[in-house]
Amino acid sequence: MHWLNIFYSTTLLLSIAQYMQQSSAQLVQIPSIKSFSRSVLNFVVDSSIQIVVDVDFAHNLTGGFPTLVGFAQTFREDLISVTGFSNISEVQTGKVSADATTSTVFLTLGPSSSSNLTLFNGKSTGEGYEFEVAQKLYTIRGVEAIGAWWGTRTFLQQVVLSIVNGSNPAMIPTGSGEDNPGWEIRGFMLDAGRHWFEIPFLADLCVYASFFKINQFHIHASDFFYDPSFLYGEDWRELYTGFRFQPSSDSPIFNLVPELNESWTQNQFSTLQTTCSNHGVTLIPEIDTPAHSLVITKWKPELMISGTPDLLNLSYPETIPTLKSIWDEILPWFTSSEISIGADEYSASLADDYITFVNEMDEYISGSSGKSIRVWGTNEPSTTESISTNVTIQHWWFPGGSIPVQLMDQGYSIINSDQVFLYLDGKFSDGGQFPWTLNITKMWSGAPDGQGWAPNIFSADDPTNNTSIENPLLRGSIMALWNDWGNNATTPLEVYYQLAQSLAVFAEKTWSGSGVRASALTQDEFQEVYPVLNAAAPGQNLNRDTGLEDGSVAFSYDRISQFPLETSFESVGPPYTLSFSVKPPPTTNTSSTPLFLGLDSILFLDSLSFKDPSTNLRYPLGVDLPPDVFTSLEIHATVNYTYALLNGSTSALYWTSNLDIWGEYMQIVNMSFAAPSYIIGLDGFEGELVNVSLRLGD
Ligand SMILES: *[C@@H]1O[C@H](CO)[C@@H](O)[C@H](O)[C@H]1NC(C)=O
Ligand SMILES: *[C@@H]1O[C@H](CO)[C@@H](O)[C@H](O)[C@H]1NC(C)=O
Ligand SMILES: *[C@@H]1O[C@H](CO)[C@@H](O)[C@H](O)[C@H]1NC(C)=O
Ligand SMILES: *[C@@H]1O[C@H](CO)[C@@H](O)[C@H](O)[C@H]1NC(C)=O
Ligand SMILES: *[C@@H]1O[C@H](CO)[C@@H](O)[C@H](O)[C@H]1NC(C)=O
Ligand SMILES: *[C@@H]1O[C@H](CO)[C@@H](O)[C@H](O)[C@H]1NC(C)=O
Ligand SMILES: *[C@@H]1O[C@H](CO)[C@@H](O)[C@H](O)[C@H]1NC(C)=O
Ligand SMILES: *[C@@H]1O[C@H](CO)[C@@H](O)[C@H](O)[C@H]1NC(C)=O
Ligand SMILES: *[C@@H]1O[C@H](CO)[C@@H](O)[C@H](O)[C@H]1NC(C)=O
Ligand SMILES: *[C@@H]1O[C@H](CO)[C@@H](O)[C@H](O)[C@H]1NC(C)=O
Ligand SMILES: *[C@@H]1O[C@H](CO)[C@@H](O)[C@H](O)[C@H]1NC(C)=O
Ligand SMILES: CC(=O)N[C@H]1CO[C@H](CO)[C@@H](O)[C@@H]1O
Repeated sequence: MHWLNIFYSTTLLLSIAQYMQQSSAQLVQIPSIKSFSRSVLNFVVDSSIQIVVDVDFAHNLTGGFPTLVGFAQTFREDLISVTGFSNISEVQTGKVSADATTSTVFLTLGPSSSSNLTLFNGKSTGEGYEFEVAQKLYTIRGVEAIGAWWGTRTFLQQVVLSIVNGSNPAMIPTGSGEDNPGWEIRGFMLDAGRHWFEIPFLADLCVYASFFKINQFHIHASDFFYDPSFLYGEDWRELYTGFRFQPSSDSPIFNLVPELNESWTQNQFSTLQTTCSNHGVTLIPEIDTPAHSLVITKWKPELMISGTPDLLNLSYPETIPTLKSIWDEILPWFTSSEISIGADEYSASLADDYITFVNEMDEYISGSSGKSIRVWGTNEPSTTESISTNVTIQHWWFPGGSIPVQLMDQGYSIINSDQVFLYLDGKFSDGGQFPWTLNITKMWSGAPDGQGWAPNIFSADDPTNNTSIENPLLRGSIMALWNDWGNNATTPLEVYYQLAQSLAVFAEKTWSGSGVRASALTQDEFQEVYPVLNAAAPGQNLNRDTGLEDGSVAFSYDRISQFPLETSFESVGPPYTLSFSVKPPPTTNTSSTPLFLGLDSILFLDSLSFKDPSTNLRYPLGVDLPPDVFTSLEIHATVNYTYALLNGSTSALYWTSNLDIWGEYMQIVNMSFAAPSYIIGLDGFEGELVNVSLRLGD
């Protein structure tokens, strides 16, 4: 891919410059830095900058992450991306002297004994770091390599903000600081069970999240599309199911995967896992049982509770051995020390079966792999049984679910995923229950006392359901994006649009908390710097940014005389306007020929359909252009929609999808497509195409 670097818009540049002048006392970035005391000089980031890794720690391995040198190499690539200096020299290992003559970033381990790099509950963490900025020497001293890695994110964000602030080359104020997260777990979950996603997209999400120091990516990798009229009727097998880990073809569980083309091989998954871990992000896989298990009963119907095909009969002798055999197959894929067995929304009347199952899986998985397990909080009242306190419980709902403060009193470790604050649903939320992106107002003032949210806040209105930041059993938080409406609700990029700002908000609150550190960002500060950091986040280009200014023209052709024509833009993200005038050939046998093709979308003449190549789904506009005459089109797109204007008409025709909401009603929603900008007239278009242009901006 040939993505250009970054683009900083002029308006943004001005507002940030004004902003920075007002608040030069502290380094503003996302998430906020714990403390920094500033002196008067600057560290200059020019193309002669050196990256040196302390030879004493260069190759130590901890926590399943790369070595310090490995992290440093990714850091170098990111620095090239944000500065545009393609000639930054290779990472060196060695030592540095205080009187270095070229600007040097020195990565080392072992912060001073005077620093206090502990979680809010006082537990130690490898993720903290100290940094010391002299005129020629920027030292990052991590507790572990992961701490130094987060220190490089801090450095990069300062470089980005300095460039936007008008500084060329970038400058970082000298001084010294220390930083560490308040909580151990700062993760996001994506429902990849009901919606299929390809590996490169997921890898980009990890890379993006990492820029904001998010450290876990929980992948919900099996589930089904809920519609009770199918589920409880004859046609239950027709409901869409996903099981994304593709076992080898000689495996006894091979037939469990419903569609091989919608699953990841171990090699593909490993590339994702490696990209994530190279960016300090741990992948937590989830296979959801014993509810949400339609994919398993489609494969082995005898395992179901009769009449409820999504629930497994845990007292059927083959059920638990089958689940163990599934984990046997895939546990060796994962480098994380924890996995999730899901375990939500099972029948409360089968509490003892449920609890026995969770404990048996816990023993089995820890015995066979040394990994511990997580379950979602659920309502399983039992007077005789209890879940082992070795199992971490991920709270997500009141009032039916288990109550986190009570669980912590009983000795359970908790992850906060409360839906009131932390849930999103792809594209549409039934009854407006969940926002499109995490609600910033709520995240900054939604706690019972009007303070902001933080992982210790489980309830918006009942302080007795919250706990203190010191609670040793509160491990942190995971926000979630569900895909209840399946593949046809969203393109992968639309999922990113919902996550982009949400992840940054969440990162601030899980790193710094609310009302704990004086340096924590105000909502205004967050909103000021977020667009800049989003635009410059290195290592991925989920915005499908071209590097061109808003309003400029990416390409323009009066007449295209030969097809196919390849442009230099593989895909262009919204907002954009794609205009052209097309004369379909006299014989309309063009249904399978893409008129425009890009990395993320394909436009066909047939019914003016957009196709999402990743899910293989088509979205027809329902308009067939007359053959042998010119029709002019303007296609406008933002992150929320794509519409066409035909022949200068002002009435917009929107590309839509129609969603099945719990089998209760159908909901029409808009679709946003990136511009199919890469190849025009793929298989040799036989009509005519004139006045073709792609302009940035809606
Ligand atoms: C890197 O390239 C730039 C632009 O071509 C040049 O001005 C600069 O001297 C080079 N820096 C180094 C360290 O080679
Ligand atoms: C790093 O590795 C070296 C060489 O194996 C070892 O001597 C040193 O104790 C390790 N340091 C840390 C902090 O793990
Ligand atoms: C270190 O930080 C923890 C958590 O923020 C706090 O409880 C403790 O008092 C601090 N200790 C020192 C010596 O500052
Ligand atoms: C931005 O510019 C102002 C004034 O030119 C300066 O005081 C401030 O330190 C700069 N901020 C950053 C992050 O470079
Ligand atoms: C579950 O399996 C057990 C053991 O085979 C059987 O006795 C029971 O009827 C099954 N329950 C349901 C509801 O299918
Ligand atoms: C928790 O796990 C440890 C180590 O695997 C084991 O020794 C212990 O019995 C378990 N505790 C419970 C309550 O299951
Ligand atoms: C708070 O916790 C209580 C039990 O302690 C529970 O009954 C109630 O539903 C919870 N309410 C909210 C809004 O969190
Ligand atoms: C965001 O939360 C605030 C208060 O917490 C609420 O008033 C507002 O309606 C919410 N906005 C959306 C879009 O849900
Ligand atoms: C996978 O194959 C099925 C059946 O052939 C097809 O319906 C589906 O669209 C394919 N999915 C993708 C992502 O290509
Ligand atoms: C997209 O829609 C969301 C939810 O309605 C809204 O908050 C956001 O501002 C919209 N974005 C644009 C660019 O129109
Ligand atoms: C989207 O998927 C749902 C569920 O499979 C289906 O009912 C609906 O018809 C689909 N919508 C379109 C526009 O294909
Ligand atoms: C037990 C506990 O610490 N509860 C806290 C819950 O959160 C609110 C903030 O909204 C605090 O005021 C409570 O002290």
